[in-house]
Amino acid sequence: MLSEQQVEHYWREGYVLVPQLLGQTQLAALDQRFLAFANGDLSLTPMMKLMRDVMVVKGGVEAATPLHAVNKMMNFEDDEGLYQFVLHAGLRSCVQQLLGEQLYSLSTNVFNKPPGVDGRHPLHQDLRYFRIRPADKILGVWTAILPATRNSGCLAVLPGSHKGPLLDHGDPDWEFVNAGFYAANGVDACDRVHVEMAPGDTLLFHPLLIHGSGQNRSTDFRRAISTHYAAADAQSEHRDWHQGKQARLIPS
Ligand SMILES: O=C(O)CCC(=O)C(=O)O
Repeated sequence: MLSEQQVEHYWREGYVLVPQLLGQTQLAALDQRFLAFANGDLSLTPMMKLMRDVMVVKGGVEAATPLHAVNKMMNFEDDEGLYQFVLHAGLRSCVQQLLGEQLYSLSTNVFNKPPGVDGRHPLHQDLRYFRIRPADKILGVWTAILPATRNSGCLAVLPGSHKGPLLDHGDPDWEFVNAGFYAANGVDACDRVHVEMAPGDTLLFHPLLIHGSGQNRSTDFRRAISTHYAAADAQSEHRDWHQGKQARLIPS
């Protein structure tokens, strides 16, 4: 459960860090499962996608191993093993305190940031990717599987930026930009705060919070597992989002 101070921090700053929310046994199981998919020992479910890093794809660097070429794995909703993360009871309780009792999950990712590639994730707002409103009824979760430090490319956030509007997004002016990594326009990165995290630490963040991550300059991977939740009573003008391919009701 979140303390009153943590709840207040979330609404004031747009994020809250929950130390050691996931235990080492569960993290190891999630990591092993991801590695089995990434290394081809398990077949992907029809919805899952393994994304290759753009720098490897364009020949800017040669990947030392197949895993060094993986940038992220998306859409693991239909894999019972990985989806245990989204169903984690402690995580659900924290999110329920912020969004209400009835929750859906909306999207899932494992972010694998290998050493040796650019791999930066430009500063952006996740609401850019969702048509559900209001923004206060969506929340992103990012749990470190491996250490996330400044050197390995931890998340950086602009505290309080969730109080501003949804900005226009475009392509960053970089040579190697991974597919779908858009940058919020006109952002001053000076005030960003680096959120270093140990394995199991979990960041809950508002979908308007401006955030991103730097290059992995360490010699190890930086890896995290992530999902978004929405309150069941959130709305979309476009369609009944509860019926979306990735939307899943979280049992309480
Ligand atoms: O894992 C990363 O480096 C970035 C993740 C991110 O920006 C997100 O979850 O929206």
